[in-house]
This record gives sequence, structure tokens and C-alpha cells, in this order.
Amino acid sequence: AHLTNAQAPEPVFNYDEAKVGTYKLPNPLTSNTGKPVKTRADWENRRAELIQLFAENVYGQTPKQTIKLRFQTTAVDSSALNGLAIRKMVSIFFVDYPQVPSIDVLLYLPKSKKVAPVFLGLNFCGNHCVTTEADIPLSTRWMISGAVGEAAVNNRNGEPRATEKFRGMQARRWPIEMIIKRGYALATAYYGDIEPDHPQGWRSGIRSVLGDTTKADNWGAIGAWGWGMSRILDYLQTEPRIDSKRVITIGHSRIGKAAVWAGAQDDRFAAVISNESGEGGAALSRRWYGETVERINTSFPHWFCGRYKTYNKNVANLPVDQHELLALIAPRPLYVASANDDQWSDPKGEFLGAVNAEPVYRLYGKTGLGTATFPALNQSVGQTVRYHDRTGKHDVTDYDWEQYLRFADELVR
Ligand code: GTR
Repeated sequence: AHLTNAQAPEPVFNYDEAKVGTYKLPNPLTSNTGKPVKTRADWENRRAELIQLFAENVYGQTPKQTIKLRFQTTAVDSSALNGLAIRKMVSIFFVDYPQVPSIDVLLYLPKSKKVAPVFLGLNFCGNHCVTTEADIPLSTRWMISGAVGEAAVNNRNGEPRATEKFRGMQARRWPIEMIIKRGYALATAYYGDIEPDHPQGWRSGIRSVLGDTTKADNWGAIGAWGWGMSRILDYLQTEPRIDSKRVITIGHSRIGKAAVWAGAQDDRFAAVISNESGEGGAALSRRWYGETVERINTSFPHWFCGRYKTYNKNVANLPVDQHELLALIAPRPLYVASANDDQWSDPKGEFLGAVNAEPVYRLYGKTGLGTATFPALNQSVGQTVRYHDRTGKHDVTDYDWEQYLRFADELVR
């Protein structure tokens, strides 16, 4: 679903490997002043520099102030999913900003007495769409149209809202029973709770009260969604059934971009999973293939900071590239996944993002991906950093989850 504009020619994208051309990636192990980064202590300083560079040039600054949160449990079912799980619904309120909508968290927990590691991921179409369980309230918030192949229906004010048809429509992407049976919890919330995904969406979300819209490095929607993930983590740290040292953040596509940026900034996340995050996520920006910086900034002007647009025709001047974002996850486990029919996300560019994060993992005595050879289809490769390119389209499938569960069993548990 790419936006078209009848007046202006659409900024180009490219599916021709021969046209990718050459590019030189910035070295994550060279400081802003040109000094080589040799030790972990050097890297900790460099890490802070890189976060700042991504904030100034790509995603915008994440506000640093701690804001007062109130967690309110709205429902508990100790026999959800036919008795398999405990289900909780918890709303996160912003005490000093009552006008900002709550983040409504849906949490499924295994019934075991042990604390559970948890996958935390935002969803595209409301908590009611990740499961067919009928007692999940239908989200009343602004709803993206077409996200589940269903059109949202306009309310009286002409704003799109979910209908009953949305219920369970993305349940296939959230194999909750499989996750629970493997001993993990799942926490999710609707990304539109944090910010509705359109250019004016910031006016009703957290960016209406935090940040500074006059600045070229004011945060964008991706920054806000990532910030929201950290607030859900704040809540999970108070949940006695959760092992809050084992929170794995996962995200698909635009939400994958947010998940990686969240994991890069907030090292309380134990591991990060990027499912087809593509441009502005795991894929190298300098590799001119699939979606491009210019294209994404044109289709989705609200996702990144204003300054990012100055690189539209000038990607070589970006002081960072996305392998450095992935390197910010080090030494924590990272999974980068692509799909072969999703060339828009540039599988090879995502793979090369992971490959070029290697030196930072090495600094910690870890093997990252440990290979620079693009794997065969449906083959999971790597060590602390893993990668696969599965067959099929832009989606989250059982195949993807099977790899993520194995990755979590081996590296997070
Ligand atoms: C596309 C966008 C991608 C990706 C995707 C999605 O239209 O160009 O960058 O974010 O949407 O979120 O599904």
C-alpha cells in the first residue's frame, strides 16, 4: 500500500540490483572525532554518540523526562484461551496529561508458578484483532484502514473506527497458544494508542505534549511508538508474573522500525526481533534498493524527524546507516528476518545491516551473525545475531515465530 500522488511523480524506488551502485558505510567503530573505538568502554561512549546521531538525523529526540504513569488493571481472566492462559488487560495512564489516551495493554501469561519471559510487540489494528477471544473490547480509537484488509468505518466525526469485522483478523500473526505453550508471555497494545498513524496523528498522541514541533530533530511517530514500548516495559517491571529481565521486543514492518529503535535506546530490552522492518529499520539506507529514504519520507512524512528529509537525495551524507542502529543492540541477541516476496523491504539490505553490526558484537567477545554469505531460503543462520529470508510475502508467519521461539530458548532464557 504505497500512497500515490497524481500531481507529482512518485519518488523512485528500485528493484534492479544492477542499479544499486556503490556506497561506503560509516564505521561504527570510529568516533565523531575520528578516533578508533577499541574497548568496550570506548564503545559505551560511541554508543551514546550514535544514539544522538540517530536522534538528530533520523528518528528525532526521544524526550528524556520521566513522566508519571498509572497502571490500571481493567480485567483479569484466569482461564483464557480455553483454560491455557491468564489474560490481563491493563491501561497505562499519563497522570499529568489526562488528555493523552491510555495505552491499553493486553497480556497473556502462562499459568505456571514461575515468572515468564515475555514477547512485547505493538499491533496494527487493535487488541481485538490479535485474537478471536470475544471479550476483548473493540478499540474505539482511530483505526488504520486496510490494515487487515478490512476498511475502518467512519464515525460521526468522519474518523475511521474498527468494526466487529476486525476481530481476530490478525490472529494468524500472533500464535498466542504456541507462545504460551513454550512458556512465554505475550504483551501487546495497539500502536494507534500511542499515535494514530497519519500526518496529523501527533496532535492527539503523546507527541502533542512532549517534544518540540519547531525543531528539525523533533521526534516522529516511530520515536513515539518506540517510547510507548518502553512505557509498556515500565509496566511489565511491576508485574510479578513477568521476568522483566527477559523482555523481548518484536515488531513487524513500521512497528519493527520502532521496535529496533526502542531496543537501541532502552537496554532493559533483553533482545530485539525485527520482522521485515525494511527501510528505516534493519535495511541499509545507502543501498538503493526497494523503498528508499526519499520514498519513505514522501509517503510517510510523520514517521521520522524533519531533518531526515534533507537526506532524500543525499543519502551518502547521512552520518549514520542502519547497521549502526543494529549494532546498538549489542551485545544483546538480535534477530533480523526478511521475506523473499517482500523486496520492498530489501532482504539483502537487511542482511547486510546485520552483517555490518558484527564488529561491535566482536568487541564483546560475541559472534554476531558470523557469516557474510546470504543464506538459502528458509534457513536461519547466525549466533547472537540471527537472520532468515523466508519464502512468502510481507507478513508474520508461524515459520517466523518458530525461529523466534528457538532463538529466545537458546539466547534469552
Ligand atoms: C509500507 C512502507 C514500509 C513498511 C510497510 C508496513 O507501505 O513503505 O516502510 O513500513 O508499509 O508497515 O507494513
